[in-house]
Amino acid sequence: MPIDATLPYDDGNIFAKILRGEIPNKTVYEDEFALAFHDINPQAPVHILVIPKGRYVSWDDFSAHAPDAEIAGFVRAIGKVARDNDLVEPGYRLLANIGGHGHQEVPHLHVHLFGGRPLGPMLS
Ligand code: DGP
Repeated sequence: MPIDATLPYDDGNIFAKILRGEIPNKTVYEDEFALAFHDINPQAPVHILVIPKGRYVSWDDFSAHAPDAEIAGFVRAIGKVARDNDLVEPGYRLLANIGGHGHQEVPHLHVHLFGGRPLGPMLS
């Protein structure tokens, strides 16, 4: 079910548990600001989720409240994951779902990174 992105951060969400090491994940990258791991239900040959380490519900929460260093670190981490996985050429897609109409299901900001095949004009 999509979440209400205006609700306060819930420390019981699944990505908070992954960040605390309570649930296993297939990590592809980690630094001070971000963790990147394979999506459990991949929609493309490469489907990686990149999440900030801070407690942010959504892109809205993050963009409004995160310190500049965390925003810069997160954005740079996403770019590095794409480069490390040789996706810059032929290309890839970034997607962040926000709130109900965005069909966000996990209430911790995550950016989907899709690649490994031509993706068409837009994912549904
Ligand atoms: P979204 O609709 O943007 O909130 O997508 C949430 C994504 O999170 C979805 O593609 C499946 C993925 N996901 C949910 N639970 C887990 C999990 O426990 N582990 C991993 N690796 N991915 C998960």
